[in-house]
Amino acid sequence: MNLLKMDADSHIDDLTAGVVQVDPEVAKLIDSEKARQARSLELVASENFTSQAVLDCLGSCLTNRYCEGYPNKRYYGGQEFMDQLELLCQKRALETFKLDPSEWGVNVQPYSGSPANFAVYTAIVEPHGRIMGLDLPDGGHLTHGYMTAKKKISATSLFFESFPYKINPSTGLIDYEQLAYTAQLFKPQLIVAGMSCYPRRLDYAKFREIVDDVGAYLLADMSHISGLVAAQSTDNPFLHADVVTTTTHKTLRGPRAGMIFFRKGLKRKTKTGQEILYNLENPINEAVFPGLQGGPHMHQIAGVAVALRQAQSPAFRTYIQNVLENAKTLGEELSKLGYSVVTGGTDTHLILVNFSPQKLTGSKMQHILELISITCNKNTCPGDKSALSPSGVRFGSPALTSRGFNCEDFKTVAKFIHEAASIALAAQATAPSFLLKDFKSTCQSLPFSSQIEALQTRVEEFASRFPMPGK
Ligand code: DSN
Repeated sequence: MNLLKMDADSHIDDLTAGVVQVDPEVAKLIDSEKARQARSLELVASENFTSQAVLDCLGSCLTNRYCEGYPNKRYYGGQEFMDQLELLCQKRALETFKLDPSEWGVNVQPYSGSPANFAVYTAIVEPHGRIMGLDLPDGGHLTHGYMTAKKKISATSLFFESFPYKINPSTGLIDYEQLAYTAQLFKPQLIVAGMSCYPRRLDYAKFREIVDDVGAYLLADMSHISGLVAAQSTDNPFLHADVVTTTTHKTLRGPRAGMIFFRKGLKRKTKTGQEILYNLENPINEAVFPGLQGGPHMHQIAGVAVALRQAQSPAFRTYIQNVLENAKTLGEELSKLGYSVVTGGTDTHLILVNFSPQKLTGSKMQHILELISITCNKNTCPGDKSALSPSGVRFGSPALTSRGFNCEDFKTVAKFIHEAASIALAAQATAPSFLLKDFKSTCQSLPFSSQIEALQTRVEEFASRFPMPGK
């Protein structure tokens, strides 16, 4: 007889009981994940640990509401507080990025970054119109138009004509000259300046020149770096872009959601002095709702409002400075240990390490790091052909910095990665082939399994010394 299950069954219709009482199976999985996060070193560059205040919003009664429409123009009744909340979130979004409300507006309803980008495309570019974005294997995002020779992978490439721009494989840096040249040939209506794995600053002024030369719009997707922009610790995309999208859960440290900022007012004057105004507000708002989404997720919007308030504080600026210093330190330490850090370092919160000089793959490194409780993701490096078996690993500092890690702590993290790579090399030398499955089974055999277990114990003991945000 399963007593826990019987107890849960007795609570199943109790709408005031918590998840522990109603569904211990789900509660246990949440607890297990919570414990995993606390004992691991979280190095996924796009992740962070949000605050308890944000978590409070996500678990609040706001999830009960349907609020289709926009403040003061809703379809359902009972919206007094929801209107105030959405307006507050909009106000904070503009304040956080120091934007003048006569020049910029914001839509805070996108469920996340991918729907935000798609909404912008449908608002500005007609079906099968042309879009250019950084190629995914070169550090771009799926939604920036990814396709292969065989398949249109992202909906952006299915519903629009996409053409990628590339990095220079020898430097790892965006080839702006080639972008300018191909933009002249392709004549896009929109160019995306954004990235998912590019460790250097984006030259928004250069992007602006290029879009102006072809009469395109410039969309800056600042998802990865919006925390850096809020803290004024990197180049400001708002100085040059027509539209700026962002997720809110990366360096900005909020809940999972998205925002779209759009320019308003004067776009340019013609030679004869005629004023051309921006027409982005209505098309973008209509693309989000009713075009692509139904009711906004008000619990997320509340969480975004709180995160934006937190991002305006001096402590957040210090946090972002630490994020940048920690990422730099991790890159420098791994370089000193003999690893190839793409572009030689970073200006941001992330680094990309190419393990091909060690004859290791990104997949093998991700696997062994997972075994020792370091969480990261394999990533393509300049010149890689396959995203499924890439040469590199992307590491980021935002999450551990939220736990209070400093540069000395990141030196320790670098040593752990080095120890893992050394075990991986020895295991690979013993494995019957270079295949990932043989590498994985070799890691499970002696002496590697015991070396891995000993290293995992040290990693977990180290990680557990640091506090976790949230209760
Ligand atoms: N999945 C995110 C990243 O890791 O960069 C982007 O959506």
